Amino acid sequence: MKIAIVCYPTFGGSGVVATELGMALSSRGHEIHFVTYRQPVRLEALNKRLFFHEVHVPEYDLFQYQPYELALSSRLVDVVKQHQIDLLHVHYAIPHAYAAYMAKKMLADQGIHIPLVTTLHGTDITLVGKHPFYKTAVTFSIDHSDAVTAVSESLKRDTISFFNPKREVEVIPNFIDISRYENKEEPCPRSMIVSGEERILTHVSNFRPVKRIIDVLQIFKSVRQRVNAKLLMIGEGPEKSKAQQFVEDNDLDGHVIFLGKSNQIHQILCFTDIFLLPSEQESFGLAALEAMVHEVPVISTDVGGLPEVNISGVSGYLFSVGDTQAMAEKTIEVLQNDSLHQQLKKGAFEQAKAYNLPEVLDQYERLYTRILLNTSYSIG
Ligand code: GMT
Repeated sequence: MKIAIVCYPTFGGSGVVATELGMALSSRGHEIHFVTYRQPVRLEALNKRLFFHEVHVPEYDLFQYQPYELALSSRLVDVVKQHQIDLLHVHYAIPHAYAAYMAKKMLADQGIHIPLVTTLHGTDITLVGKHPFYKTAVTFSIDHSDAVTAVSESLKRDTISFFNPKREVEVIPNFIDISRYENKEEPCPRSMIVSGEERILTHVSNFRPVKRIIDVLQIFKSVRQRVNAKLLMIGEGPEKSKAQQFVEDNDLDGHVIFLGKSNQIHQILCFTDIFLLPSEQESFGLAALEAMVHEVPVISTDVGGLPEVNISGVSGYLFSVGDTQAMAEKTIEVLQNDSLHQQLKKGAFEQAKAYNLPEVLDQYERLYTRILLNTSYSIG
């Protein structure tokens, strides 16, 4: 199949999932065309089955806001025609599903009928999408996609309750390629970060308010009163300066390390002892799954899709939003009890296997085949 994938090219979860999906589909023989405003950060190398088409938005003084949707839909039309694309798969409803619907209509006008799959990731529904300013367009985009998927049962429920869509929402979860991590022999150089018995806690996110990164620091502050540890903060975002101020005000300098955005997440997770994800909302929690595949137990909140991914007492523990004291106490208990820590490490890896790439890829391939067969779509 020839598939055009639209996504955000950034470190955000939806962009990472879209890129990993495209790369995996190309290694199964499909031809994948990424259409976005920058080369996706996780896109390792382009090859004869993996293409990137940049969307340019020319600046014009008259516009207070540059019309990205317009440029994207025009680019999609060109790419579909030039490369005889069979199917459009967009990740994150806003504005991708809307722009792809316009491309589909423009193509239909030229006698080219192409199906559209929309994958919902989270904030496009739970935070931004349901805002009254966007809701009408998001509902329309969902209803007019040929198939709609959500990354968790929780997101499916939220989509139905906020939008009451006419289109069925199918769950195809996020995934991880277990084969990349099983029986890994690579060294994990803990000594680069800590010395001796010191423990490592890690948090990865886009540092937006929904991630509650001050809670991450509160948990760490309490943990450090009992356990010698460092906290690695990976990512960039609007709450970072507030977090840096908290570190300064609470004498945590030198114990909290802000590493910025990183393409080395897996190297860092390999020497992490506990992963902290105290989010206000999380439709799946890809960062937690990435930690679990490295045998890192997860201390998280119990919101959204997190209870589907992180199983309490197996791969980590779940708490109410804001209960930093309970999260800190559990972290201390795990770090001080080696047999519990080892048991959770094993449990985290076993639970990650439920989201293994090949099975999820099969689900996407079945979906693509079904919508291509169900509707007599054809080029030309
Ligand atoms: O977490 C974010 O704010 C980024 C956002 C995105 O779209 O990139 O993440 C959402 O999609 C991820 C991939 O499917 C999920 O793992 C995250 O849970 C989800 N974030 C939220 O629901 C807050």
